[in-house]
Amino acid sequence: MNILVTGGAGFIGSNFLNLYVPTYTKNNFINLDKLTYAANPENLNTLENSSNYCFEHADITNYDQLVQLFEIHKPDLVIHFAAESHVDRSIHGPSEFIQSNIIGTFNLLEACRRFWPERKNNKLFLHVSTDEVYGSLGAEGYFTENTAYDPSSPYSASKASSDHLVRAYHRTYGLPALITNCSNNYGPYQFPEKLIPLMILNALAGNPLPVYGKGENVRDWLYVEDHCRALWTVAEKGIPGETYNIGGNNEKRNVDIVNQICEVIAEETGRDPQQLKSLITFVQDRPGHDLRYAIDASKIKKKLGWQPKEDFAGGLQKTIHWYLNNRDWVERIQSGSYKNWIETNYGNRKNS
Ligand code: NAD
Ligand code: TDX
Repeated sequence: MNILVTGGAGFIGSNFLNLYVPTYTKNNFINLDKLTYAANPENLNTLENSSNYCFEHADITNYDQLVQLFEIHKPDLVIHFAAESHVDRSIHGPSEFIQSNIIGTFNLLEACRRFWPERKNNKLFLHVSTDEVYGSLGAEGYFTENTAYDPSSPYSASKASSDHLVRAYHRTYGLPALITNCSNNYGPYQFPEKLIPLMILNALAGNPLPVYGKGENVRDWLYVEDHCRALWTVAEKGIPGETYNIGGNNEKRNVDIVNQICEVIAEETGRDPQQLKSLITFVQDRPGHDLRYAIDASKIKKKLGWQPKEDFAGGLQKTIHWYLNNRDWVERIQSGSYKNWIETNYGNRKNS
């Protein structure tokens, strides 16, 4: 089987390819990535000599490029990770999100429609989406697959649009498509603009730990490899046309996560936990900040038999070890454009 993975040089895509290319040697994996700021080809160094892996530098907003690559690689399964993924960046500049997340997904769907006119049973389009499409929960309740869409940010609105397109292609053209909506991921290779790696690296450097608002917003955290295993399970056993919510049943307030990060770093490095915690700075809130996400993952558990393996304490420790042991990776990623982003997002944020 030929598996086209879009966005495979980003955080979740890299973890997915590192997990499955060496395991499923009879499948060919084609990684199509534009290599935006969030991508890092180094993440895939160990796959360079694998005969069942190749990289294609391409942009999903370019339909002609997709057609060429479909002609060459004849994919049977498309796993669509490629997207602009950071909410704060979507607030500062939504345009790229509309292009890559909506137009890019539309182009991929069109390519599938063109190349998969027949024998559709052997093909599959797996759209990797987010729980943010459902908007915000109050103190109670969970997102199910039937929760109405109510996105708050340009990012989540663009992902919601792409989900609608995928569903429409299934209903209208019979495209064998599946959608997954997952909660917040953490783990190795995550770009340090997202909460957990940002806080780890700032704490290690002795920099302020900027918590938005009062830090009371809740996210439902899942270790990235558990998400990858869920995606593989859905690709193997999911029913086209269906949606599966993925989550680890692990709700945490942001301020509690940051305190926990300080404690683990203190244990690992012999620093004083209170001194690390004193770096916590409450800053101006994110506009349109969703209060709480919590996933009801009972469908994927009951129907497909998936279960997360990692608990949060173990996953966080592995993640912190990874950032401590990969200082070169960290240094290379914290280049000029990263510094510009930190200035753009945090430079004018007043303390709250
Ligand atoms: P990421 O930002 O780390 O990586 C995105 C990748 O997509 C990068 O390699 C980038 O180069 C590539 N890309 C972006 N635009 C492209 C384009 N136009 N053409 C080709 N490639 C392009 O993102 P991530 O955190 O790995 O997320 C992957 C997917 O999973 C996204 O669709 C995201 O919405 C979804 N998701 C993420 C999370 C999370 O917590 N990170 C949770 C649920 C769902
Ligand atoms: O500096 C910060 N301070 C802070 O308090 C940052 C970067 C974040 N936060 C808060 C905002 C959120 O409540 O932490 C929480 C998590 O923030 P992010 O890491 O930016 O993630 P989130 O906005 O929840 O979105 C993530 O999960 C769903 C991913 O970025 C999305 O791609 C995914 O779809």
